Amino acid sequence: MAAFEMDADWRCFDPSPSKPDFVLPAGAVDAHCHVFGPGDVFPYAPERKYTPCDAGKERLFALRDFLGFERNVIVQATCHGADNRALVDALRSSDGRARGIATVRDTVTDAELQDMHEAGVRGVRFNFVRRLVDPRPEAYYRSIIERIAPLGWQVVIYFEAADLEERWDFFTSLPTTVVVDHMGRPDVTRPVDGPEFQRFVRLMAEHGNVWSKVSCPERLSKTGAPHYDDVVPFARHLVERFPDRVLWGTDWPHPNMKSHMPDDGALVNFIPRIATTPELQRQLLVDNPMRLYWGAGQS
Ligand code: 0GY
Repeated sequence: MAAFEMDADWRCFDPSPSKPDFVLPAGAVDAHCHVFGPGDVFPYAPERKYTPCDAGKERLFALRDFLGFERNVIVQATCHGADNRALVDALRSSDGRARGIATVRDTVTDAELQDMHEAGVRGVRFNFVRRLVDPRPEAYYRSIIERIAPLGWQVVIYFEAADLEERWDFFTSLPTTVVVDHMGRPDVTRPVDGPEFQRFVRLMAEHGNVWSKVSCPERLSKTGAPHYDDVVPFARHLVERFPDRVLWGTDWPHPNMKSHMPDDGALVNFIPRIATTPELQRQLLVDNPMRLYWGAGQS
């Protein structure tokens, strides 16, 4: 009997994705993925908003090899709250081929931070998506930044498009490298050159410390799988305008997908449509994540 029962409407990851046609460049990094549990070893957090299917490190590393990635950046999922044990265990099992983004509370100790750093954690995630976490005052996030900045860590922020205007001053005042998940979740039925997405473009244009993941077409698309055509212009715009500040990840095991579960092979086939030259592909998949997560001083 499993210690945790996944939500009744939970969609589990595709157990047998297709082999992508697009051959990833040597050294490619999947810069956004998660591990879930297994819940009887690494319990899900009491404050979680969902209970997923288990999706442990072995499955993640098998997918990495199957798709042709060499490395992973594993992002702490909200179902594990600020208990980073599953993440740290995966990092320690990766032979240096995974880095991590943790979730910490302001009560985290320096020894805990140091231990996570040694395991390969290189940042914290602040999640502003209300269906995933309860909001906190800005001072709370700032107190965490004071703790992690000396380690050279980055801040990953996850928010919905409407939050950008409201939290602009906060986001633009962050002193670290800031990585935005999934292009700030644009409404892709609106124009790329319209005011909403251009606000996000301005965020990156005016703030050289801001990066974006151009991932998750499956979350953003209204036209749907497997091509996610409507997301292409948005991601391609960022890749071409900011080629040295974009990252890409599978988002495996795709938490909270309600419409469908993507084929991870089809997601990889999306990449050459948004990074249309070998040079752009190498920057997106190899140079940028390597600089950010395995660069100088980050051995
Ligand atoms: C994502 C997206 C989601 C969930 C989480 O940590 C999480 O629970 O990140 C989501 O539901 O949109 O980035 O994986």
